[in-house]
Parts: sequence; structure tokens; C-alpha cells
Amino acid sequence: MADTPLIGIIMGSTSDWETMRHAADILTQLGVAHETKVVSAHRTPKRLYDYATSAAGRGLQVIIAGAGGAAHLPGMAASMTHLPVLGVPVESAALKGMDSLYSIVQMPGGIPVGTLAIGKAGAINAGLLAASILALGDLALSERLQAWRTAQTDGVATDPA
Ligand code: RP5
Repeated sequence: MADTPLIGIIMGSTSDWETMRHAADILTQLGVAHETKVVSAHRTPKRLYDYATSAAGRGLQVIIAGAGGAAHLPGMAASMTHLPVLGVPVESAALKGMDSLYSIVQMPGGIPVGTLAIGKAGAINAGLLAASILALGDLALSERLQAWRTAQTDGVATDPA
């Protein structure tokens, strides 16, 4: 997108993209400028430090962070920025994302991470929630978001067969 990104979507590995692309897809549908980066808390700690400490100054307003396994990326990002951080637990092979969920959701008091569901649903909802946060100060986006919700409602069949 040409516009300055308002939302940063970060993930611990390229293997997380299959999940996290759903957050990006939602933001694209809603016309919200965003960026996507691989930022690993343990493999690229300096990249994480640089990303989180520069995020607000670069104009980002919300960070969506997805990771799997020992998923410390969202919490570590949140520790280094005052921006809202939404965490998406990526489904892991060994523990089906329960490890990711517990790692992300159990932040000690003082550094919040808004934790979504495991996997695709969490990524979709992270995108929607990030857009809702921005929409508090953006009437046009609020209207696009409401239209998206209306279209979703209209798309629900009454006949199950
Ligand atoms: C985490 O380890 C990533 O977020 C990913 O979900 C998981 C596995 O990473 P890869 O081994 O697929 O790169 O850091």
C-alpha cells in the first residue's frame, strides 16, 4: 500500500504467514494501510527491539503479533511500545496452539496483550479488532466496518442444506 501503514502485522516466522495473512486480508478489504514483517523474538531479537521501539514514531497505531509455540513475540513487543498489541496464537504441530495461547494470554499485570483465538479465526478477528480501534477516530473507516458487518449478516443462509 502507498499510504503510511497504521497497523503493523508481525509474526515469528514465514511459517506463520498462512495464518497471519487472514489479518492482512481483512485490513485490505477494509482499506486500512498496513505492513507485514517477520520479526522473531528469539531468532531476531534486535529486529524486534528496533521494530517495537520505532513503531509509534513511524505512525503505527496498533500492532498485531502472531507466533506459535513458546510465543513470546506479542508480549515482548508490548513491553517495548505503548501501542495496543493484539496477539494471535498460531497453531503449533505438537500442542495444537495451546502452548501458543497460554504463552500469549498469560501476561503478568502491567503489560497487556489483547489475545485472540488460536489460528485463522484469531487472525481474522485481530484484523477486525485493530480496524475497530482505528475506527474510533475515523468515521469513514467506521462506516466501512459497519458495511462489512452488514454484508456478513446478509450472507448468512437461513436454510442449512
Ligand atoms: C515461532 O516458532 C514462530 O512464530 C512459529 O510459529 C514457530 C515455528 O517456527 P518455524 O520453525 O516454522 O520457523 O517462533
